[in-house]
Amino acid sequence: MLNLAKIKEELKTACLGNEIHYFVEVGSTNEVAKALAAKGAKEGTVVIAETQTSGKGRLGRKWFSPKGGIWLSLILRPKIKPKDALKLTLTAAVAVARTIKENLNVNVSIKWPNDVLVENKKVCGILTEGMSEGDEMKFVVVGVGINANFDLAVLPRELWETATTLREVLGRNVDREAIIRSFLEYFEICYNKMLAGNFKHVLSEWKNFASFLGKRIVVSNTKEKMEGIAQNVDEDGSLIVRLEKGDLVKIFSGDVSIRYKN
Ligand code: BT5
Repeated sequence: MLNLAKIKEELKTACLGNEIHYFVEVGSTNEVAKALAAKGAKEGTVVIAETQTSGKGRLGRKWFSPKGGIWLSLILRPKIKPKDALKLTLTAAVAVARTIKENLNVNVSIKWPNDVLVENKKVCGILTEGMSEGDEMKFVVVGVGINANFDLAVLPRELWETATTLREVLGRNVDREAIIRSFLEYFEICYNKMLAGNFKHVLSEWKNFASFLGKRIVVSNTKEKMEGIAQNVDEDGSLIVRLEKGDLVKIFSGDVSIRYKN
């Protein structure tokens, strides 16, 4: 069980985590956070659960959330346009990557848009959702799932090749409270940079973790599937792919798989 007092006592944030809603079990922390946000919960409110019975990925996919993981959602009220919500996904990825690297001294990479990988396997996924009013976001919920203290064997067999957990990598349990604290602190720093119009600083840190840039990839989304070179990530967070004939395309959502063999 998480020790909330241990998270709060040493938390060095101005806003993030001032209010924490803790649950032993929920359907999805994102759903709880959206309901709280709709009722007026303050910016920086955090929802954390020990397990989720209906953890969600993108496009209605399932996110397995056994005991021992870190399943949390942030409620944010940034004055941004819906298309800028992607920046928050990238911001969260930077904060998770930095947390894992600096707290655990583990090599970590990011795959666009929302995966944090260790040893090329997914250790964290991010799901950003929100509600807009006109052309402004009323609130944004950033959901973060980190596979921390459980064995890979707890996940379904089809994920054993593509997923990992921090316990699996390190051979020991990690201090979940310390990880949550660092994540909230790093996120707040990056988030404030983004709000101040300095997303490019966050992006440049993101790119330092983005091992897939320059590689041959396949990107698929609900509309299309294309193969090319991952050229860059633009100021707005979109992925720029160079196709076979040299054309550049900008992608705002999709799944990337890396072709390790050309
Ligand atoms: C994601 O979606 O990676 C977003 C995951 C967000 C989870 C957090 S937990 C707190 C908050 N509350 C929620 O309900 N959600 C958020 P996507 O890129 O679509 O990846 C989903 C795919 O990852 C699935 O289809 C599986 O293949 C795989 N997967 C499922 N559970 C996993 C796990 N625990 N570890 C690694 N891979 C997993």
